[in-house]
Amino acid sequence: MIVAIVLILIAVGSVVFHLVSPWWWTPIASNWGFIDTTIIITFWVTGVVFVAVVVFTGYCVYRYRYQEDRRSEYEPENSKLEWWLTILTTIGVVIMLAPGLVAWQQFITVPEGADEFEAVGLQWQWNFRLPGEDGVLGKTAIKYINDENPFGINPKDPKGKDDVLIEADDMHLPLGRPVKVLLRSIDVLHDFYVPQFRAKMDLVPGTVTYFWLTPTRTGTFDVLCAELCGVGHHTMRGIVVVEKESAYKAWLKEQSTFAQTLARAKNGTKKFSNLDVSEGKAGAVESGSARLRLNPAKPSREKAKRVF
Ligand SMILES: [Cu+2]
Repeated sequence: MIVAIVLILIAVGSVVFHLVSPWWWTPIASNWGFIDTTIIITFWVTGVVFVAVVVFTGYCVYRYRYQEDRRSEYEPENSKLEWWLTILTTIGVVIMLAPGLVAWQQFITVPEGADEFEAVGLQWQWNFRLPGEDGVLGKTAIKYINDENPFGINPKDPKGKDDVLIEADDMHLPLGRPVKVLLRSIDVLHDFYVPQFRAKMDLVPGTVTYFWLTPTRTGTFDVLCAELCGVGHHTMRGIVVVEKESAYKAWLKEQSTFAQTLARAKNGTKKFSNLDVSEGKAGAVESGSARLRLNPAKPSREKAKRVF
């Protein structure tokens, strides 16, 4: 009897906790409301099944409790019941999976004319690159990565010269414009995740992954790495600032192109500040043929104000 009551209380308590709980998603800041809808559908299906199974178990524990004069029946098969269970389970699984497939299709079908930027992950920071005035990102390869060229842009590719390299870990996006996010990793698996965008995608060494989104409200949002990528995983944070077109353009003007970065490096005035490639110094991390280390100066972290 006590077990039956505990089971019913677990079912009721779970529903009440869900309804009164103060924890819910942070308000959405992108066009991906459909992804929220698919998760809510999964909540409903799994919630109804959870309550039904737990309440039914409680009922059975009470209804078929031990009584001295009662004997159990032997019924190894019940094809009618099995049919019903199979059909209901199939319907439940289809309801949960089908919207996700539609959402995924939309997630990777980039609208024509979308802007694009690249996020490059390495242990344990984010770096960003934008196409310059030609609107095309220059080609890259691991072999080109060095002190002056931390993104590995092919120096012979004319399309790479005007690429805009963000010398901090904060990326800016104009409000209301669709943007394709290209993702590249220099060392291990990482995952680009901005909770308010409801969007995440793995960065896989050796390939370029992507998705797209349209920012729908201004604000400053954290970029997290959602893939356990080493001991410094928790420090792998970036910032994305969504702002009005005019503010975005003003920010863009302050950034340097690949050509300017190269020229500065040649004059010896300034190296790329955020991503520094050097020869085997203390605390260095091996990656391919190059040794990469974190530059402790990450100016944007304190500079940007977070708005949730
Ligand atoms: Cu990571």
